[in-house]
Amino acid sequence: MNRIVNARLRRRQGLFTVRWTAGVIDAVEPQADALPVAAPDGDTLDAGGRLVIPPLVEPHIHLDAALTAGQPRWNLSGTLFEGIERWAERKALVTRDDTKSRAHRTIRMLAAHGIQHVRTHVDVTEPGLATLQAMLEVRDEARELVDLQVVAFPQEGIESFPGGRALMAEAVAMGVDAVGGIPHFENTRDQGVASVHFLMDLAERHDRLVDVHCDETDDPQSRFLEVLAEAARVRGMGPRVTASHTTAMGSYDNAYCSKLFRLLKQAGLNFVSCPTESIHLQGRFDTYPKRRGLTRVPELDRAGLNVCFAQDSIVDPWYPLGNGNLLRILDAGLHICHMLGYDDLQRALDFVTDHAARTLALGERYGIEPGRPANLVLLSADSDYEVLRTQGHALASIRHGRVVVRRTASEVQWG
Ligand code: 17E
Ligand code: FE2
Repeated sequence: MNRIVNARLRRRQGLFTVRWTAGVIDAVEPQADALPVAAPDGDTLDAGGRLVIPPLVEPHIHLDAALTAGQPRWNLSGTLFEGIERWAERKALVTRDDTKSRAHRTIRMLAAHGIQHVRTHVDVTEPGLATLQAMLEVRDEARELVDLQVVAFPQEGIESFPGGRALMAEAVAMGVDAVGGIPHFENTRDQGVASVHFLMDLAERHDRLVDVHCDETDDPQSRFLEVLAEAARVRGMGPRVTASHTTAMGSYDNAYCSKLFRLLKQAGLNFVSCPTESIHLQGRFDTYPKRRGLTRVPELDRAGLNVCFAQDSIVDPWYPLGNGNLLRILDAGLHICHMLGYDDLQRALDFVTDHAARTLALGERYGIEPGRPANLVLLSADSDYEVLRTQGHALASIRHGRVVVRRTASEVQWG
């Protein structure tokens, strides 16, 4: 395969041919008319007027915990905190092969839906860091399907977990791509603040990205985002820093948010919202009215900040469902965030493509332009709006010029 014809591209009128050589795009050419494609030849994929996009990007998932729901016990309260307890029980049973086989199976579920870039958090509150070692091996072994970024994620805290700081430093020495944190889970507010300064120092010193689970709670007093944003601003690291979840922002009052947003804009950091996960885990201490438990996605977006959507979990102690389909998450997110207005529907895919690529700092490794990798996904409809309305799918995923997955569209047959 070395070209796609009759492709529709986002934000451009008409049909296009995209050509590549040795896995790199060398031309994106407007077509005067639709090109007839006779018999399928091995060189050409006919997009048939459907949308061709750069791959979907999964900016936040926990591959180390995937496919463990109910082992050994189910999360009955549905809270984040019970999830952390259930995971601590399962974590005591993990082996290297168990971790690797679940991670590879989950990566295939993601790749089957047109995802080629993934950022996974890996729990490093584990003496010995065997799980992290296994995931760094998975990062290499899975290269044919995805580019994987690994975040050192201190699930049980940096300050509150015995040896937490040393484990983080060791994880960086082992070669993680990004440094994580969980300040709202530390025992005290002071420890939460200290953990943010510690992790920002570590990342700056070793030139790593940052992605912090930040204020994942309905508690409006959880205000670690301001600490993270200020540290990013002062160090000039904003574009390399991500605040994940920030669900407490859905409970902050507007007066505080108006001040906070000024700082967020100065810092220029990235945001990830996990809508299915947050609607499930948050609001658990409410009766009615019941909070949605999501961050302020449209407000962040309108303020010019970079926001994207993510799955977070697939069948783990925090969330029992999930199949790798990021377009399902986009659908849920747009509903929950009141983002079904016409303008949002026109550009809906931004939240699972370009915005997520920016969060991962993919730069020129991403996008349909000459000189960039021939990583392309054919969708089942011809526009963002129609992909969403029809609950569309990735029909083909091409990576470095090679088709890695194809899916046939489902068809209705009338009686
Ligand atoms: N761990 C955590 O702290 N929060 C989450 N949403 C998941 C794991 C999935
Ligand atoms: Fe998470």
